[in-house]
Amino acid sequence: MASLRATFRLSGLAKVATRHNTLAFTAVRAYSTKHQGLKDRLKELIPEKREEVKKVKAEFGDKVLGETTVDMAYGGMRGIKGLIWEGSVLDAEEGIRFRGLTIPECQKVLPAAEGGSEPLPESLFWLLVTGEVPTKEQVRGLSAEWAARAKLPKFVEELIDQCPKTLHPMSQFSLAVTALQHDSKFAKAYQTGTVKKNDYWDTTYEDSMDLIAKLPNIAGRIYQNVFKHGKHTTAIDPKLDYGANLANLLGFGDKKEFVELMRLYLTIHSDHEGGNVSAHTTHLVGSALSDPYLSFAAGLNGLAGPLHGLANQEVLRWITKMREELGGKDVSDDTIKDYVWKTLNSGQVVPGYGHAVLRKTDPRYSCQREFALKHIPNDPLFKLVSQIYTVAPDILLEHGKTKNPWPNVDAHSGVLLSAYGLVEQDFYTVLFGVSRGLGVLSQLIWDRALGMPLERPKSYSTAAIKAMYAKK
Ligand code: CMX
Repeated sequence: MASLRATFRLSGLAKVATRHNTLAFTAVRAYSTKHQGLKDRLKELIPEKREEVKKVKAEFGDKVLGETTVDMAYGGMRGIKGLIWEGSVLDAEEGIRFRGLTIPECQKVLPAAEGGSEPLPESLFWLLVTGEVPTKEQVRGLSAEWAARAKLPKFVEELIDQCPKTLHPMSQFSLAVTALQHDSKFAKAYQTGTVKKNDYWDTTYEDSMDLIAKLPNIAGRIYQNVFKHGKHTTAIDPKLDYGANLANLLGFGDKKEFVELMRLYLTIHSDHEGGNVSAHTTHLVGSALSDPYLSFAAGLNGLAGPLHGLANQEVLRWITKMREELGGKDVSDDTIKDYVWKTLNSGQVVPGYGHAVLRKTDPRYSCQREFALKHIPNDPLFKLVSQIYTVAPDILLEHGKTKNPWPNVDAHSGVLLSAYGLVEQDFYTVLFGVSRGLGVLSQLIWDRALGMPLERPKSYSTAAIKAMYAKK
């Protein structure tokens, strides 16, 4: 039966490959040996990939990817093509593909938990690292491995416990990840001066696995300390998967739907190609051979910005404020319109709407909407988020500034969390951060395996631009 299912999945993937023969597509490969562990598989893939990259550079090295204009340099480098990112590619119209697979395709082919239907984040991580769909056994192996690596050093627990409750959870998160650097295998190996560049990936892999494994414990501890009077009664259960353990540590493990939500949430927030702030920052800092802890902590600091990951807390704040301002009156399309205009006229952004790359509704929004339609169709907040979806884009279009009037991932995540009782908005970006670790750390392993150099783009001053182009 297992092999039949594997054959079915493979033929499904083959179809995906022929349907989407685009630039955005990276072929998903056949299953690796059924019981092979992730590191062993990676060991086999690295020489192949190095050879592939060598050939690509030899054949296309002098091709032009795109032009850079002065406007682009002043405009946040939007659209400048200058990064390599293996795990995912973002298409403005279609949205994200993880190693060539859309989110619905991932939902179809990636292994789910026994009795569940959402992909397990472990399987997504395997896909991001190898480009292959893992077997259930391989996913179970990864769950067990992460559980075994999950314990936090005592001093990190104490460090988190010492944080004032008023310190934002994202700052606590970043602090804890930085402190874990104490045990970095990469940093220690580098210090010995005996490790060859070709082997840097090995300790980067070990650090990344340790770090990912510990993220639920960090997130759970922060949540319990800040919002639940420091109850630490739950521990990682080696028999459970990553999402279920995270749900347990937050205190929601008894809610089956919440556990499924965690699995989906952790899968879809993981990776969004290389140019977004958290991904690019992790990659940039990593290029200085800072270890995975320092690199990811830097990425988390970027994720904590309101134009990036923090938007998920801002969305719920914005909606809550709208309800408060209405003072219990019914929310109609007109009241939403007035509120959106009020936000725009006061010079603020409408959180959860717009995107630097996307020009359509974010598929990460759509799949969360599907989840809500399946599990919480009558939730009043979900209904309100849906109503805003029907009203806000037209106003943003009329306002005429944003290039994309459609909702992004952050417009929907808070409503799902709050429906199950996770109502503490300041915590939401931490969950985004746990998931983002899967994407950016899988890439960091490849950065090291491919010997990616120090990143150092050229900058100019305004005086230099004038000197270059002003008519003499
Ligand atoms: N509300 C109001 N104005 C918006 C807007 C929004 N939701 N989205 C964009 N704009 C404005 C921009 O601020 C910009 O105005 P200025 O010219 O005055 O600076 C103008 O429209 C053009 O912006 P753009 O090219 O369409 O978008 P950017 O690539 O500059 O910015 C983003 C993208 C996401 C920062 C922006 O859409 C935004 O601020 N959205 C709200 C915050 C948000 O939801 N962020 C989360 C994004 C997803 C994620 O990373 O997690």
